[in-house]
Amino acid sequence: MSERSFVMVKPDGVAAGLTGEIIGRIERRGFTIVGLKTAVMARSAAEEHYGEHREKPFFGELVEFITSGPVVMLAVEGPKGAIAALRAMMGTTNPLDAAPGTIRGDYALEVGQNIIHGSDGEESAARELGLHFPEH
Ligand code: D4T
Repeated sequence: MSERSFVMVKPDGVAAGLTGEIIGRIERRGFTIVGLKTAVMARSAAEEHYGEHREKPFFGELVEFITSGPVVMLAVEGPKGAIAALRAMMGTTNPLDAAPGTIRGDYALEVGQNIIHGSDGEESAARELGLHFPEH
């Protein structure tokens, strides 16, 4: 049984030159990159991607930020449990709380600029992969 997640290096991670480091960590852990592309996310795609946060006070900033520069989008495959394992590698949403050794714990300090995204469950993974990799 395998599982796929949608992972994205956000504009701050790309601008900081962390794409290679992040992809390297994911590959060295043993996951397989089955899709990869870089793009500036369209506003409509960003609003759909973060649809669950539409009513939150930070929604506007979130959409501005995620469309502010190129991102690197990845479809990542691993055994069942891969989605949660990838989230664990990323660390908590607020990088100040993230454990050292996690991606956010090593490279970020601000919740609004936390360098990486990973699907938070099977349902969101399917939704996000369909949104950003419709060709798969
Ligand atoms: P993403 O979706 O970007 O991987 O983040 P998480 O899954 O870890 O966290 P989330 O959905 O709760 O938040 C989405 C996104 O919003 C930013 N954010 C979050 C923010 O700018 N201010 C806030 O107060 C919160 C809670 C960070 C991630």
